[in-house]
Amino acid sequence: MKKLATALLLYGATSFISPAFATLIINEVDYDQASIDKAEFIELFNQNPYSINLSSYSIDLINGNSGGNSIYDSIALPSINLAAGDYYVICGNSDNVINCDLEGSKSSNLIQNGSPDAIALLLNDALIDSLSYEGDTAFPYTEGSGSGLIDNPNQDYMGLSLWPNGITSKQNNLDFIFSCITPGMANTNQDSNCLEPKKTTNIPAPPSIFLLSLGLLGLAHHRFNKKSYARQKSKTFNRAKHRQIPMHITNVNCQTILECHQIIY
Ligand SMILES: [Ca+2]
Ligand SMILES: [Ca+2]
Ligand SMILES: [Ca+2]
Ligand SMILES: [Ca+2]
Repeated sequence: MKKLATALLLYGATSFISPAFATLIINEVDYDQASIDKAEFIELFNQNPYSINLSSYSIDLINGNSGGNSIYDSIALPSINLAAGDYYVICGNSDNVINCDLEGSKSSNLIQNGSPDAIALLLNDALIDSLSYEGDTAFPYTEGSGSGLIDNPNQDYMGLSLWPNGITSKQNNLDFIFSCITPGMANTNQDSNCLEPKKTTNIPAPPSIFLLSLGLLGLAHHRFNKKSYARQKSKTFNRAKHRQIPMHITNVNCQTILECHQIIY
């Protein structure tokens, strides 16, 4: 939540999603690193065109051992507001994961490595999104199939990312790719030469009211310039009359008083 891509990118991502279907989703996970897993994280993304309070949401971590579906950890989210198009990162150790918003119950080996296992996102204890990886966990935690989704620990700074960023079709192994990690930032499909991510400054997506305000400001500015232009045109015409300025100079192409003044005088 401390981060984000550009406002335009965010607005672009949310603009693909009908508000009727927008929700909080699982956007990225890095559950496996070389040796002990000390930099695990789960990234959530707010698809909604408005901020949401996270207090009604929670994460269940699912052990799918032998195709099962047992919950081995639950993480309640705090009462904070997540802006439209913003990210929320839950990690094992915030010293090792940039943009981490909430640490889980363990600083290492927080998220099981399969296979298969799943991550479930709940709203008021009702399942709203799930990611099954390294195979299919038992109902209801697999969307389509989780086969082929593997976070290879031997490739540094890589994990499973929803791609395109923030868009889900509810088909786990079609929606997610193995690519460079971007905790708290828009996902990438870069899958080689991954570098340690750098801390970012969050630029919240422009809320609707902000966009509306921008539109109204633009309209007001446009109308002001039209009025200024009309006034200035009238003024320059009168000045031309009084000062004997040739008529072609009064037909100036200017939109502000200062601009017209500079052109005429
Ligand atoms: Ca792990
Ligand atoms: Ca497991
Ligand atoms: Ca990884
Ligand atoms: Ca990301």
